[in-house]
Amino acid sequence: MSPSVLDQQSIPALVNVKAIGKNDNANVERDETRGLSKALLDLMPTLGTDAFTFSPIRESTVSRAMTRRYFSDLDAHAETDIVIVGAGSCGLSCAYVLSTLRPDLRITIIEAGVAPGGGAWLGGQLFSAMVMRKPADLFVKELNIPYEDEGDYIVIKHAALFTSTVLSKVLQKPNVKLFNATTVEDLITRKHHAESSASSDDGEAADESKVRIAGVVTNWTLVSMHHDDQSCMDPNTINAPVVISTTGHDGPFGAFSVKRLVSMKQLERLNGMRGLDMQSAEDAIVNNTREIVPGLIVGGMELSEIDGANRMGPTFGAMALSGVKAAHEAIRVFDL
Ligand code: 48N
Repeated sequence: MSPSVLDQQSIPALVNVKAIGKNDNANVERDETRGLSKALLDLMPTLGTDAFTFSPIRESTVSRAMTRRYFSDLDAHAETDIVIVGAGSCGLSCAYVLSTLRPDLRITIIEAGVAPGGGAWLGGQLFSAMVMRKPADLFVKELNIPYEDEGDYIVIKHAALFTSTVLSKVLQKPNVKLFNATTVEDLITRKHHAESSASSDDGEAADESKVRIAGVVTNWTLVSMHHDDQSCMDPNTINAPVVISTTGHDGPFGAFSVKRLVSMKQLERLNGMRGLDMQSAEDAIVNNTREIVPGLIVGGMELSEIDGANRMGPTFGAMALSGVKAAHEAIRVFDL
């Protein structure tokens, strides 16, 4: 499956976006003894004096700087290669691996919250430290995040250190765009004529009820939350041959895609997440991360709602490695 053919011409523009996003840290002259740049050290004593003022600006300039980029991104991502729904620990880990392995692909992340990161800002019961069982330390090493090695597991001193680091690295990727405060309200579908059923010997017609996923339907989250008390606020769309859903286990926004597959009669029912069993839960989530219906891969805790896997509680190695697996699956599906 080649990148969005309809939109080939704009992929090079995306790949060159680095030329647009200046990053001239290399030319900053540092004061090695004090650890800050000389320019910042020279600025500090002037703050609060008449010598200090910002460069001039007009309000409309700020407005245009934001809106021009936002709507140009929305236009470019109307046709994308891979959508990731949910920027929690699984979705972000997947985005990091996918955007690194396939810089040629346009990757669009849709996150309902204003703040990406899902449930990974704290380790458990509002505690700070995050535990990951090995071999998830391999992903933490990849991100160059410091941790304490406790033998069979590692501890990152604050969950926010993991989440902010993977988020920062993903957002710096030229082929990734995050639309946060944006909710996937539905899935785009096409009739799916599997090779076997389309050419079945008994000449049976392809199973008209089967679909493949061909993108997502979106709205700003604050709009999605008010469909009951406002007149029809129609959504927007993003076409994509592959969608990866990592919307977490059941909850106000959780398990979105798998619930929608049931209501679209693509899945008979959800088996529901089982009680906590740390030892078995994480293997199951990683091993079962997969394409559920053609074009839709599910990973992270959303998967537990389909398979009835146990929950693992406050350990996050499966989220990271399920994201790695989902990236691997997405490349397999995309290159079919
Ligand atoms: O962090 P979550 O909820 O999901 P995962 O699978 O990335 O990580 C799960 C993990 O935090 C745990 O639950 C831990 C390991 N505990 C397990 C246990 O036993 O309790 O992130 C999902 C993200 C959130 O940021 C949501 O806002 C977002 O998905 N989201 C959506 N974004 C866009 N459109 C939607 N329809 C949508 N639904 C959820």
